[in-house]
Amino acid sequence: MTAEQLRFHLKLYFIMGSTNCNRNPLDVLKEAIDGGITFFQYREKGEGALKDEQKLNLALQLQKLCKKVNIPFIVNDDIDLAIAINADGVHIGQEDEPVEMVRKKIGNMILGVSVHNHEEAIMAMNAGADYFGIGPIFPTQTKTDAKPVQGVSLIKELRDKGISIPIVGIGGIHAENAHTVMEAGGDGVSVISAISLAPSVKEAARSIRKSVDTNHSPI
Ligand code: 3NM
Repeated sequence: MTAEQLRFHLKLYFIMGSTNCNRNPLDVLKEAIDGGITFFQYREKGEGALKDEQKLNLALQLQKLCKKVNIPFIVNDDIDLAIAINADGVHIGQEDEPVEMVRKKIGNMILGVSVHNHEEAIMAMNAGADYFGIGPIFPTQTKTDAKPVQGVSLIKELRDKGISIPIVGIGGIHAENAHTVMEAGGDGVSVISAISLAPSVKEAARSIRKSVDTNHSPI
């Protein structure tokens, strides 16, 4: 996938694991797909998260749904799982294995990295990241160990410095505030709870997609 294709796919990046849903995760993902998500990350984390075989089984079922509609399927942190099921990519944070080592392990798979400042961004880019996740843009209840809220300042800073790598904003994003990420130069938004816990998953996804489609990045 080229950077430009990836940029398109990152528009509405839905992230979810079983702990983010109070319904069957497969139904949630199906409805989110119907609502227009463009990218998906399986993130099985937190209290009560599935392990081992159960984690693998849910991953395979979610991956199948994504494959049917050509939505890239990314695995959070668990590089061995991503390789075992031949996922489209992995997403890692700063606490995980170094970017360079992960790149070596996964070959050409998509590699997303969470970055929180200019220095981390440059290091990740040089080590082979394909896109950045930047956050938390707004306050979030979903990630208990999230860093301080930073708004869109880092997205703006990186764009001002001429860095054109695909970027998604994350943290507390919903239909009413998604436009700020796009206006700052982001390519898309990553969303968990505003979709996974919405009364209508499909409508929530649809309204966020509409917002990112109508608020284009200035670059
Ligand atoms: N990473 P919600 S914030 C997984 O700042 C994650 O890097 C973040 O969930 C970061 O859309 C976050 O429900 C949680 O706020 C996003």
